[in-house]
Amino acid sequence: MADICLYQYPISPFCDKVRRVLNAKQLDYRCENISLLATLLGRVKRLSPVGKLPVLGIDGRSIPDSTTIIEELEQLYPRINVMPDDPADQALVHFFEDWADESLYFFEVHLRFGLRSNASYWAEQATADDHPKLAPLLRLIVPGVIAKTAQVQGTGRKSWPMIEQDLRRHCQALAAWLSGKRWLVAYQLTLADIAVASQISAIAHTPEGQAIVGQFPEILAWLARVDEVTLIPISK
Ligand SMILES: N[C@@H](CCC(=O)N[C@@H](CS)C(=O)NCC(=O)O)C(=O)O
Repeated sequence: MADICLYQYPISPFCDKVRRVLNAKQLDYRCENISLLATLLGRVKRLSPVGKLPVLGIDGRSIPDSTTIIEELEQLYPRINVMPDDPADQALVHFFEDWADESLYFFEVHLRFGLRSNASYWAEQATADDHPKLAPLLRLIVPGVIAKTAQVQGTGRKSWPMIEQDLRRHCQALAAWLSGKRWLVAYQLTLADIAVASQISAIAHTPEGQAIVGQFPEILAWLARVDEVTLIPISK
């Protein structure tokens, strides 16, 4: 069995996505949480050329980016697969994953760090691995750093009512797609379920996100199904 180490920010939905795949595949792994101070001192840049987490260390190699990591895990450990066999289903998984990573992600960013009522709690979570004496200082820079990313992407320039309307539309579409289905693609749990669930779950961990997601029983029932097979590590 390979030595697998997930370098992560525990609250990152992309790190959650990789953990869920490792759990679904019943692989033994360990996690190394990277503190904000370590990131500022260049630790993530040394692990990944793009300076983002997750990075997966596997037998001495470092693989950055959740999509690439999961592709590699699928090749190395195909016994429990998260990609369907049919090429058209694979294409659908790709579309769902990209929607989750490139669109839904920015809703959770806005809900956690863009809304003043939630920002200090989540800044605290983002510095949970920092020294308790330094964390209160580091916390101060978190909302600013994240706001810059959201500004560039575009959600940071929208008002809360606009974002709320966009998110409701996404949830309506997801609920309509899920109607009468157990899984998003084909008849099995796939990376589509895992990628979307990681983002929806982060969204629903804020009061405002929960108020929207909670209006869609199809989404709640599906999320519970995905959680059941992806949240329990075999190693702990
Ligand atoms: N496409 C990347 C996105 C990863 C990502 O955006 N990670 C965030 C944490 S949630 C990060 O490390 N951000 C640091 C930065 O943008 O400098 C993936 O799928 O792994």
